Amino acid sequence: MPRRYNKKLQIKLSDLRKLFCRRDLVEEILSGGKDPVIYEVYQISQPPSEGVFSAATTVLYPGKIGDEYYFTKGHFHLKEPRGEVYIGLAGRGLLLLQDRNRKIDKLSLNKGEVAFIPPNYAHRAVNIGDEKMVFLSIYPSDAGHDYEIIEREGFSKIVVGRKGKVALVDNPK
Ligand code: PAN
Ligand code: ZN
Repeated sequence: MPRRYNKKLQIKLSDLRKLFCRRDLVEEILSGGKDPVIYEVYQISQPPSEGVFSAATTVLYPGKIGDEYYFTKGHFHLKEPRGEVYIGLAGRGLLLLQDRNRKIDKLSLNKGEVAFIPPNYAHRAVNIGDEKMVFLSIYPSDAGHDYEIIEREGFSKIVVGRKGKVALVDNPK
């Protein structure tokens, strides 16, 4: 784990209850007394200031709810234009990018790969492997995070594993 973070976040299934497609399965797991950790974020946050970067290492655990792979919440940046870079450090993953018209693109984000997130794109990482997916993100310290739109509308596509294959399919919600 990174040693020099100044803030650690732990995101559990209950924090994502509105985001997974199979809400019935989420509620079943939670009502059985389980609330697994889906991901952890180790932030090296800097005070918001133009031209200054913050960074964060995210550890996204492997797993699925139904056939939907574990993912990060996903967000737009509040301030425009603010892009970001994700660098894969471990595991196998995808990065979903969604524009303001809900058009989706996907990039692979495996160990050793670098993905650029243009300004004005919502972004979500998805672990499609059997092991932890770890990535480093570097973003302007004044970018800000807007989770509201994604919490309300979700991404237009979801990433599922069916019959051993990874597929991007329309979000049934
Ligand atoms: C990342 C993300 C991190 C967790 O540092 O904040 O991977 O994902 P959510 O913020 O969507 O829960 C980033 O994109 N920062 O801007
Ligand atoms: Zn971001």
